[in-house]
Amino acid sequence: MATQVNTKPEERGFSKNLEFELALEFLRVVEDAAIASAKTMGQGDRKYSDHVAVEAMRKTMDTVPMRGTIVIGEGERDEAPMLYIGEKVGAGSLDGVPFPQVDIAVDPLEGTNLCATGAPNAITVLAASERGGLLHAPDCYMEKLVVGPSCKGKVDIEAPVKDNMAAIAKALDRDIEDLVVIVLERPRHEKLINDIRATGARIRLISDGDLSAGIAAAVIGAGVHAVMGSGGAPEGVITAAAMRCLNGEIQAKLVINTPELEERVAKMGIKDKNKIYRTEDLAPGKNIIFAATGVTDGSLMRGVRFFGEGTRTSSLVMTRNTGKVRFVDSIHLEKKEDVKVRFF
Ligand code: VTB
Repeated sequence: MATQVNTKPEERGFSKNLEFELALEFLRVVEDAAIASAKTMGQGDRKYSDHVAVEAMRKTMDTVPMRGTIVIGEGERDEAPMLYIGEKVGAGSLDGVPFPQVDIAVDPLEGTNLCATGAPNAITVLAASERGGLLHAPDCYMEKLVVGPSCKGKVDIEAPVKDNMAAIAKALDRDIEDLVVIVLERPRHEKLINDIRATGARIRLISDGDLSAGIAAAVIGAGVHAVMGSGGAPEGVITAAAMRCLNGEIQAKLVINTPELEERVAKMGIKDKNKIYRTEDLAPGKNIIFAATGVTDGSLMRGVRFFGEGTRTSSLVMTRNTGKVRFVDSIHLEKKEDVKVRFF
């Protein structure tokens, strides 16, 4: 008699809890990408640093028990050989039974310049969710306002900077002068920087990496109270995924300022180019996994350290529904007979 094989993933136990099943799998993905790119630290070749991160991420991705689709990646299929939008990744199935479907947003190396110059805060990062859980954002600029839980619902990206600063100060029960806002140091932010300065607030200008800045703004104790200004829209979606896990808030607006961009977003089905996106618009998923590994030393995670006997990485893995924020310190041992493990 033929044995009955359950074909539904849930009957085989898959997909019961995406977050439990996949969070630590995605950890391997960001760790491997970080180790690969960290080897290029300071070489001055940002493209190469990015390339090795992409390759490593892509390779490890296929060992994850999932049927993944890249929704935010390195670009359209014709411009990116790996991790392009729409690419299918993951191990697919086991014994003919399909693994759960997930959508994935990747930024294999956030802060390519930071890695290429050995500057702090380069990370490898991704977010994953059930299908439809992450917005397919176009690769353009996005105005962003990121705050933590205390300020959630109390700021408005369309309001004058001084109003938002007053609201943040009130929510945090302190003076505006005590606040620190992170802004990407770019000519386009001249007015924004002047407006923040005029309120008396303090500013930390960064050369790159508004995604990890957003995480710092969402947690207590990092000494950062908001991130303002425009950066990449894809990273805005990944920031939103992090905000869902940290109970923070991102408000955002696409910067559509050329006819080509207008055409591109229209093609993507975006009807209102002035829409204000809230955290849940950017990352609506019920299950959300966020995973990042430090490439260079940063304020949230340490960079990759190579020590002959192995490699040490520090990562952040968060899940929304199951409410976990994990700092993972991993030692990846060399395959040597006499390998020694150092703890402290
Ligand atoms: C970068 C990068 C940011 O946006 O600046 C980019 O450092 C866009 O800005 O972290 P520029 O074109 O002015 O460099 C981010 O990638 C992400 O938002």
